[in-house]
Amino acid sequence: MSPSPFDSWITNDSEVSSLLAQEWDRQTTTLQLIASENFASPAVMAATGSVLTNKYSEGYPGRRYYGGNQIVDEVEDLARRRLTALFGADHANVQPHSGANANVAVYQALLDPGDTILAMRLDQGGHLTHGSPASMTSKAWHFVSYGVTPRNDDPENPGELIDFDNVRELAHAHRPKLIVAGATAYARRINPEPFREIANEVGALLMFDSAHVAGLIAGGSHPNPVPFADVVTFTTHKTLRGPRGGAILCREEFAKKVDSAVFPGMQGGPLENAIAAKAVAFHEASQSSFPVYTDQIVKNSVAFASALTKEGFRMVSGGTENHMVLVDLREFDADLTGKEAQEVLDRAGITTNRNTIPDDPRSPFVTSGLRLGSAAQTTAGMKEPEFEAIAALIAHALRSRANEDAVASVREDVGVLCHDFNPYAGFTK
Ligand code: DSN
Repeated sequence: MSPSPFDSWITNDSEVSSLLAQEWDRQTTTLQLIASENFASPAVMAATGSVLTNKYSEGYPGRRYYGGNQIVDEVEDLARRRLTALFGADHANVQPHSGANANVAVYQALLDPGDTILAMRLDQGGHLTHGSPASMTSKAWHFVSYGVTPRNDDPENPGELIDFDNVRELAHAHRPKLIVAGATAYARRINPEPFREIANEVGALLMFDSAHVAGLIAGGSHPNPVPFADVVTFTTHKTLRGPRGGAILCREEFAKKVDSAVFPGMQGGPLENAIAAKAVAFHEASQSSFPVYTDQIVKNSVAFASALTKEGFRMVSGGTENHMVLVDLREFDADLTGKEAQEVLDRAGITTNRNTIPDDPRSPFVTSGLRLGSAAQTTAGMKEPEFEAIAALIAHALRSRANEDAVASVREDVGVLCHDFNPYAGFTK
């Protein structure tokens, strides 16, 4: 096992040190293809593990409930300034601990309990906080759900795209106070303009949940929803490549309500270490290298989808325009579930997650789909040829899943690829 540069901080705790070293080894010797993950920079990780973890700072810059926050105020102000500049927004709140917290805070800020929200259904590509029956959001607010158009076998018009006729019809029928755009399992570009038009037709507010694509937006590879949406929420650790956490952008008129909904509405003390790391990530995303990175994420994803299609997999919606591909496994092998595929690929050193596909006949725990993402391995330096090679390795492992030697041989090839593309190369103790 190669040494982790991080465990030197905690060598007096051999159990945790050993677990961190094992996870370092896992992340750098297997392929990370989970669409919501990435490799944060050493600077982001250093800020996350900094002295700011010691500080209580309930409140906001200039209005804290504890002393000693002069420097913390500068940190949080810097993060807010960098974020508003990056997306061209009026106001930023960088305190949400997660994307789910950011979404719930916005609902609290803009709505009364029981108000109607129109959002994408989880099994059509939406998020738990878009009103899934399993989420508290569905108990506090009344959700109406839109989905995607039916699958179409015409390759020129494959379907499984956001059904804007359905969005419009539901908006006019239910007059929601808020419309939510954005998804967690949707491989196409989401254009904010039609959502804005529909929101205007029915007098609704518009929230764009850009958790997955925030980095692609920051890099200019996807359209910026800020000019169209009243509020934009996102996570900072996916394509944006920062620390785990959330953030909210909004028009000035909603700033006070959003801030009060985050604190004291639903969170106590902010994680200022995470906020410093967010500031680092926002700075990194403003560099001229970042658009090059996000364009490469999309190019890699497109090459990946095309190579997987050649191997006999069906891409939901026929392909991809972002960092993810959503694979329908049934055409590759009718007996192969998402659960089994994820487990076989784990043994082959390829980390993925099973995912429901639109109108999935299997349960969310089993699924017929696999969601794959290109952001992390693009950070590690991989380009189209490597993603084509990964598609072949995935197909080989799944085809030969009954043969442990074949799976082990894929694991060896994966090890070579990971050795050649280590995201933390040169960063050792
Ligand atoms: N769990 C995240 C994802 O994987 O998309 C969403 O919260």
